Amino acid sequence: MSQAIQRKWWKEEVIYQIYPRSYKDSTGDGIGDIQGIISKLDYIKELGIDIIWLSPVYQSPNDDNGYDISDYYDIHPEFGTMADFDQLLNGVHDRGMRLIMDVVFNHSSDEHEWFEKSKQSTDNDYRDYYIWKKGVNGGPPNNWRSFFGGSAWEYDNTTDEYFLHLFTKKQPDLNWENPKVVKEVHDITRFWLDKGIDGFRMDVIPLISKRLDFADTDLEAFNDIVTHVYSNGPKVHEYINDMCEKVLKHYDIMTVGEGPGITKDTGLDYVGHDRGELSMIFHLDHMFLGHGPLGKFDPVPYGWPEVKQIFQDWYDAMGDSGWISIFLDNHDFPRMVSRFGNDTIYREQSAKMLAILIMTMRGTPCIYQGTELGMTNVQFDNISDYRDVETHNYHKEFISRGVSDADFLSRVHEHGRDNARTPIQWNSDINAGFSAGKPWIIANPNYKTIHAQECLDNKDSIFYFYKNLMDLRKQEKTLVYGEWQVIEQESQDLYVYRRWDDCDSFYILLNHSDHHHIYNLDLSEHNLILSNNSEHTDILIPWEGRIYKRIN
Ligand code: ISL
Repeated sequence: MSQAIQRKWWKEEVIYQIYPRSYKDSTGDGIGDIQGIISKLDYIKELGIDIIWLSPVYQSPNDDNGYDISDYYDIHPEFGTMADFDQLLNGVHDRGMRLIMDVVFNHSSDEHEWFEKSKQSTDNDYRDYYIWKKGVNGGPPNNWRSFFGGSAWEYDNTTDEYFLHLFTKKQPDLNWENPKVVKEVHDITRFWLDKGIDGFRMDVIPLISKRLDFADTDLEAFNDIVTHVYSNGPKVHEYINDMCEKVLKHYDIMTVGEGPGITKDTGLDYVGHDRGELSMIFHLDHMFLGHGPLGKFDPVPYGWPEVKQIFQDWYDAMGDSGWISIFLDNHDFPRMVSRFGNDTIYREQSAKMLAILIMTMRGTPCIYQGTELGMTNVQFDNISDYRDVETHNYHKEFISRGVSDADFLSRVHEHGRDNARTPIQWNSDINAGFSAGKPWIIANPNYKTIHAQECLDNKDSIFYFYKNLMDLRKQEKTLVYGEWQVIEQESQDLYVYRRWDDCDSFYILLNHSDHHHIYNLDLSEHNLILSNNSEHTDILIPWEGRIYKRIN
């Protein structure tokens, strides 16, 4: 075993993300809730999960489904009460699992009392909780664009000033330059940690420090603007360090920073073991593939070569000095079997192949709810069936640029966030068994055939394939800490790599195509220990994945 790399529980465990709104509704109001999650804890445990990441359940007007928080100390009534939350936390701990909370500290809701006070005058105690500026030449202070379309500044006529919102205008950015804001953030984190939670997923953490000259940007591509203008600001590490010193390091927890704009060149600044900042990050390089200059609804072609290059780059960048999470989807991106697999005739096969990939790379695997069932993207025919604010904002923007409705819908089908937000398909009953009432977003019509009950009744299902992989990763620490090296560089369709240390050696062979392939590699000293194909020949069938282990 390599001596250099640090061993940590959060490297060995697997994360499962719950987007509560879409998980399980216990009341019949059409919205998933905490009691619904509690009713599924045995299911999550059976899957083999160690850590649950809960997307926001705080008070919120839900402009961005909870990523706009109006009270960080309370639970939204549509999700339940604080007593429900405490019951959830106990239920998770009783089953030997952990719970991490999603915290959003770059911005709050405009309905947070801080903002409601802040906007009242230019000299109140809360004015500097947010970023207010005078307009320039009758327009906004600069040309920054919001992640969700349009200017990143909103005019407020009460004081004749603009406030900054990198996301929707109902998500004003907090001003971390103000020590009172920093203190509020520390108090909030302490409050939740003292309840006994096991860590945080920190939303858009590299965005918290602004470039205070607020200069116009001449960059064109939105992702470049994020990286060089919004992210990695001058004080970001000072702020994270301070939070770690004053709060986080006093608890045995993990932190994962969501990292738009964190690149392979800046990653270690956040997660280098010598830095004492975050445990790991979700870098988004592979998630942003296919996004053109205007973002996700301006798609450009991409493929596996780019995906593989990104894995290589990040492995090289981290070395033994830092750590990332490995994931292929979440609530902001399309379903992974639709995006990276084949969600029609090879749906099961490719979902399993992708599961092998996630579980055998170096990094903490993170599975998004429903991925264990092979849930797919959805294609609604009407824009009115979509719920995501990002989709609707860009719809208006693109229609005004002359893009047709049908064209825009096809872009939403490919990249829209609601692909991942349809209700979890529990069974083939009405509304996929998610709710007795009308769901807040329509269930994917394929729930009649793709659902948890079918998976649980079938030992060959994607669900049990994940479970087996997680068992394997628990037993074989080489798959966690071992070195990683790509063996097959040239093939368009194959991904072959090795994991090894002083004790063990594994080869992973993945066919990420609809084609059969012969692959010649001397594996005579290795045994095939796991595969998604029961026939083992020299030929890798479409979307086949295999794990070989050295005979010791
Ligand atoms: O999906 C994206 C936009 O097209 C991403 O760029 C996403 O906005 C970015 O990764 C930040 O996401 C996080 O913060 C947002 C929230 O809407 C997302 O759900 C959250 O994951 C604002 O809080």
